[in-house]
Amino acid sequence: MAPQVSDAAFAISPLSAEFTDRTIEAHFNHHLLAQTKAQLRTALLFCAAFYVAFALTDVLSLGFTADTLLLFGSRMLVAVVAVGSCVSNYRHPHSVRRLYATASLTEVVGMLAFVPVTLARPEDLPWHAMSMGLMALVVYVYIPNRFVYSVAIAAISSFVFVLIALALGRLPFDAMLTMTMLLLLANGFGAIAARRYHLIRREEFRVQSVLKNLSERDPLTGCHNRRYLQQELLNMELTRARRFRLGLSVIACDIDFFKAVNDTYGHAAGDQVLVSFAALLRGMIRDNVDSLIRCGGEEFLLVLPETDLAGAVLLAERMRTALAASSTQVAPGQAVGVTASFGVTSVNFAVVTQRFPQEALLDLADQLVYAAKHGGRNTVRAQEFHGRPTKPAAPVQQAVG
Ligand code: GH3
Ligand code: MG
Ligand code: MG
Repeated sequence: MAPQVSDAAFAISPLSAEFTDRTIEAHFNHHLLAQTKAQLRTALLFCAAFYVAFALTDVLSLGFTADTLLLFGSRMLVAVVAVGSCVSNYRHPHSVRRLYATASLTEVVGMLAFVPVTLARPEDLPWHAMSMGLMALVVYVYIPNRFVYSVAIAAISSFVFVLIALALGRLPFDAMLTMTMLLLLANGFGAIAARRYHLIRREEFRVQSVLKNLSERDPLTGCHNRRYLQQELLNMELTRARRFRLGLSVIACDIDFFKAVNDTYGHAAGDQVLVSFAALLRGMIRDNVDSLIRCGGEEFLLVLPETDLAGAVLLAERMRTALAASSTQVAPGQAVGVTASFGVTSVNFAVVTQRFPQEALLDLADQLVYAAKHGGRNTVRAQEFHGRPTKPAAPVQQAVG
């Protein structure tokens, strides 16, 4: 489910280039996980191939010596870690932590491989510096990782490389300075490019979330809308309930004589009544478990996972009495009180095994609201759903205020 949109929720930390809200950041990471893992796989395999291919330069520089073998071992280690990382991510496709841990590990081992290469071939120091600069760029922009990890790994590796070059004392001062400045340049531009990339991806996610929310929510009450109910929510909840053989209830409700509210107090006052009705319902359901949908006009629906008919009837009854006892201030000194009719139905997947269209459940809830209207309004009507289209029977519970 897309997170509720608010500007504060989508604030991005300028330092970490991540959403400051950890839930949104986690949502973002999971949303892109499959794509990011595919990018990581390509990047790591490419790097592994290049590290091993560069063993040729060791042979050309050192011939077939013990050092060549040692360098080949360290290059192979990078390749093994890279391939191992790909396998590990393949086995745990849903783990964001593993993605970043394996990316970081391969980067660190890749950077560490520069130590033996530089020590064994000190005369090629300028070339190693060039490779180090390129690898820093690879770490920043090519291997997907958290921005802060990329900065730490590339910057510390470059710094250590400069220290090794200083300790070797092979380069004159001007060459050392040029090399250090080139590495600084690679790190600076790399960090800027990486930060930009992280920000752009998050901005895209923010825009997508805003659009998804707009298409799934009712602007007046902030409730989910019928499209979300029919295209996502109900199917998802029914599938889950069926798989785990749980109960699922829905409560349909419709404000009584709402047209008269509009006619008497005006459309704006009617809107206020709708907003406070939605707020009252929302305040009585479980956060992040139950869902409230505005199906249209003054008709709402509640989806209650893991709730049996008795529990749902109890809740509907509490909602009915709370609404009847409350009123909405629509103008100074002018309060409007309304009542609503409720239709409650429940399916128990421990008993119901046959497949049925989700509309069958909604139809029964609608018919029960209709029956409640005919029964005098301000009433709850309830009936168990047995998995096939049903006509409302005599009410299980009826309460008239
Ligand atoms: P019943 O008890 O049978 O449900 O009667 P009712 O008057 O509530 O039902 P009816 O279907 O006749 O009228 C619903 C009214 O809801 C008509 C429509 O103008 C009004 N309505 C629908 N959407 C909105 C809205 O977004 N804001 C406002 N203020 N009114 C709305
Ligand atoms: Mg109505
Ligand atoms: Mg209606």
